[in-house]
Amino acid sequence: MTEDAVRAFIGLGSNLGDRLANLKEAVLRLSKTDGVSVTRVSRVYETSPVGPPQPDFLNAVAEVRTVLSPRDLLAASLRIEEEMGRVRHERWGPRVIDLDLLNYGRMEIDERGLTVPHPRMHERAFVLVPLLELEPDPLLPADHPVTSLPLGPSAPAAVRPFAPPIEVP
Ligand code: A4P
Ligand code: MG
Repeated sequence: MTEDAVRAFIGLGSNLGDRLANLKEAVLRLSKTDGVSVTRVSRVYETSPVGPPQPDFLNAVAEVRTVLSPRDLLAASLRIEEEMGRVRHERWGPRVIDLDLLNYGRMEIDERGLTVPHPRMHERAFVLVPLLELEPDPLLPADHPVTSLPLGPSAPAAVRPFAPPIEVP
C-alpha cells in the first residue's frame, strides 16, 4: 500500500444466517480486495433492529487503508455483498451482509449513488458505538455536531457487546 493511501471506515451488519461468520467473511473479502488493506476492526455488537421488525443484527466497523477511489471502494463493497448472496428485498429489511461506506478520509461527497459521510450514520448508535472505538472524532454529515449523537441512556440497551474485535486477516 502506498504512502497516499486514504483511511476509510466501513460499517458491517448482518442479521441472517451465521451472523458472526458473515462479518468475518466480509472482513476477509475486504482484506483480499486489491488496493484495500484492513487495519483494524471494532468489537462486534448485537443491536436491536432500526426500521421494520426483524431479527437482531450484529454490527461492527472496519478501518481500511485504500488507494481505491470512493466510487471503487463502494463498488468493491457492493460486490462483496452480492458475492455473499445478499438479496435486496425491502429497504432496511433483513440481510446476510450490509457494507456501508461511513467515512473516506475527511472527504465530503454527494453524488448519485454515493454520499459520504454516510447520511444516516449520526442517527445510529449501531454505527457510532463501534466507530468511536476506532476513531474518537469521525466526520459526521454536515451540520451535525457531536452533541447531537444518540449515545444517551437508551443507547446501551440497543447496542450490546457480543464478541471481541474480529482479527485482522
Ligand atoms: N449508497 C450511497 N451512499 C452510500 C454509502 N456511503 N455507503 C447507495 C453505502 N451505500 C451507499 O444501499 C442502497 C444504495 O445506497 C447502494 O446501492 C449505494 O449506491 P443498500 O445497501 O442497497 O440499501 P439498504 O442498506 O437497504 O438501505 P440503506 O438506506 O442503505 O439502509 P442502511 O442505511 O444500510 O440501513 N438496524 C441495526 N440494528 N443494524 C443495522 O445494521 N441496517 C439497516 C440498513 C437497517 N436497520 C439496522 C441496520
Ligand atoms: Mg447499505
